[in-house]
Amino acid sequence: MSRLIIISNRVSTPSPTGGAQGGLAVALQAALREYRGIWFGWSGETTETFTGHINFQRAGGVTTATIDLEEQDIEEYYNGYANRTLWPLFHYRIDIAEYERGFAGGYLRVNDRFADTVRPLIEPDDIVWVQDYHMIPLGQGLRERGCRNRIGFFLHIPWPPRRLMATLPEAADLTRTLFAYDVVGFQTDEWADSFRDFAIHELGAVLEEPDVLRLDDRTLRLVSAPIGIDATEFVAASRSTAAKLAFRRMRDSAVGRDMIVGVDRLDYSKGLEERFLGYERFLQEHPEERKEVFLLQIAPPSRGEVESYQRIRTSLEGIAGRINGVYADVDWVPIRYVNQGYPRDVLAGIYRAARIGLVTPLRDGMNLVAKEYVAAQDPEDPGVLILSRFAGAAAQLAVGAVLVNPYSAEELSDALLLALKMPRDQRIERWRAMMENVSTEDVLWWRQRFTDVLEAAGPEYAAS
Ligand code: ADQ
Repeated sequence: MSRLIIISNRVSTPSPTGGAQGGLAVALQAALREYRGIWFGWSGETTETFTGHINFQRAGGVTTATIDLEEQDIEEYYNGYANRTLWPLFHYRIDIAEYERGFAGGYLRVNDRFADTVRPLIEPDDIVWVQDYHMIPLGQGLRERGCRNRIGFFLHIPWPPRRLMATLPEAADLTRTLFAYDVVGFQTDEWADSFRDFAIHELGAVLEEPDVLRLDDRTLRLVSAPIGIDATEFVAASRSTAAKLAFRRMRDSAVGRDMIVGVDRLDYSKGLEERFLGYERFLQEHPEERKEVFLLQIAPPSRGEVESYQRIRTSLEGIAGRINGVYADVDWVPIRYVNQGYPRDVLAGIYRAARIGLVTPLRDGMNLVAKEYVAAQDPEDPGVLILSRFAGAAAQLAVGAVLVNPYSAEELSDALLLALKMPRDQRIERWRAMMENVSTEDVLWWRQRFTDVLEAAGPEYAAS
């Protein structure tokens, strides 16, 4: 079996309890466990002068290799191009995307640094899998350094529609670099379609087969591979002692009321403001339900150096404070708004205690919280998942979730009422359909689906 070299911006060392990690880190840990390979990326640390020194570690069956970056690298590449340019643009938010040549330059420089450092680690039979929007040009950097291996790329976030993508000054050059890969993967057909549309109409790529594009001498295969969770692990986590304790604690503190739960990184793409407003609408429209429910929103801050994240944080505190100010009583608070991360087993217990999982991003590549919520439920008495139709997960979970348009406070309000009144047999039926998907198309299925296509593809470079 070939070794798998995974390259991503951040590498998180495995920890059994987890913490406030992003979805990508959680998924990759599971994907690499019991697989021979290396996970390479930025350590999250800064250094005075970049040296390319690699720190190897082995923990929990996974070998990690990390490098430190300079302050300026982090400012331009990570806080800049990745988080202030590409993230908002790829989530359709051109109104807050910042286009700065300095960011773009820093992004290319850091990708070159990654290419220089990781190249000597790659052996001829390895397959290389680059992850996410921080690393789009890395494949080209590796090719320029003589790497003839099979190299794949997976985009964890949406690919924006062509007209939006075209607003990025480097859109054509950046997209062209993707043709250095053998395979590019997307979470859903929708994002793959947007990419294909851009490649054909803006770059002049030719569609050779429905999933194969040719640009000049390069052939690129596209694959839709929705990422999943480690369902077995999560079900086990939901039955752990820590989960049971968390479950008890939540049920006790609910004093018979139904809990609605939201768990998200504090990010404007997650639709938190709209969610609070939808919940407020529900409280307005259904006074009889007021003291029967409460919303627990867990939202650990992320990317605090970026101004748009500071703004959303302030705005959310304002909205939650206002709603609580208007509706709270001495024995009831409508929104419990918590800004910290929790270990995964505790989170599993909290999900299980919630009658409703409220997952309403305005745009999301996939959304693993939706799948975790499903996996944590009691099969005899499961809760209801309310899910944004604009999350990648909606393509798989429409079989059982209550789908909503997250921009519509009215739809959110209606969905909350529907979910609260849903009889048990209907909840069970919907949950079973979703659980079937969550447990079948799990994170190992995702890894396999992608690597199968990658192993079967090319490699054109190897042959030349
Ligand atoms: P994210 O935007 O980070 O991921 P998501 O898929 O929901 O979003 O994953 C979040 C992860 O962080 C989940 O595993 C969740 O349990 C964990 N988490 C969130 N809040 C937490 C808390 N308070 N305590 C502990 N853990 C917490 C990006 C894309 C997604 C895509 C993933 C994976 O934006 O669309 O699903 O990558 O591809």
